[in-house]
Amino acid sequence: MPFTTKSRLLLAILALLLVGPIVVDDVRAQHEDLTLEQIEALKQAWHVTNARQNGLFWTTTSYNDDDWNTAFLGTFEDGLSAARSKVYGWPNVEAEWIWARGGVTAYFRREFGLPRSLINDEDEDIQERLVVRITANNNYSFYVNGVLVHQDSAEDDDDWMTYDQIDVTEYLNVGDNIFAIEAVNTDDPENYGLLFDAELVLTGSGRYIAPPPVREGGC
Ligand SMILES: [Ca+2]
Ligand SMILES: [Ca+2]
Ligand SMILES: [Ca+2]
Repeated sequence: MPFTTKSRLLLAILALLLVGPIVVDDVRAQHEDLTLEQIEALKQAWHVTNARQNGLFWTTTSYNDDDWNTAFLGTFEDGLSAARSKVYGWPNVEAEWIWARGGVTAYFRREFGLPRSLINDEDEDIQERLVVRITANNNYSFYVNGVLVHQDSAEDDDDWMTYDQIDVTEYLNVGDNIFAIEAVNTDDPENYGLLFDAELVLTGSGRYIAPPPVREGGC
């Protein structure tokens, strides 16, 4: 069925909301099922602050981040697209480097609803895994629901050019969840950003989660 002009316009607005570099709308727990669009929004809309956070309360769903901002774009001397293209094998051409308004350390929170359990019964042919990909210029700590899941503290100048891929399925709850990231720009005031992607991956029946490509020359 051909799209009407009105539906084309709606699709265009939806596409802008989903792929625009700064998305203000939140995906909360009211959805009946997890759609690709929700996953898309999930990886785009972050709340951020430069204000120093003590302890780990800020990494939990109980924390109120109403006075935080929506994420700003990161900064690279050569431009964000050029920086993204330097991340070896990065699969999502629409993901943008994000950051706080400035500062050496930025705190990110992304709340999202998971309306049902992911399917991971061994009797099922198809299983569901939620996989995230992260890199930061320069270091980061990644939390899911208050638990430290992964940390990059490598001071290699180029390690931001490869990404980490993390299966977070076992850390998720049905209902409200949160990804939280503390990112630090360690080396210079010109190049900083966080690049994030989330994907619902189907495994089983011969399908598996492909590891990130390995960049020759290390990191
Ligand atoms: Ca690093
Ligand atoms: Ca890396
Ligand atoms: Ca840097």
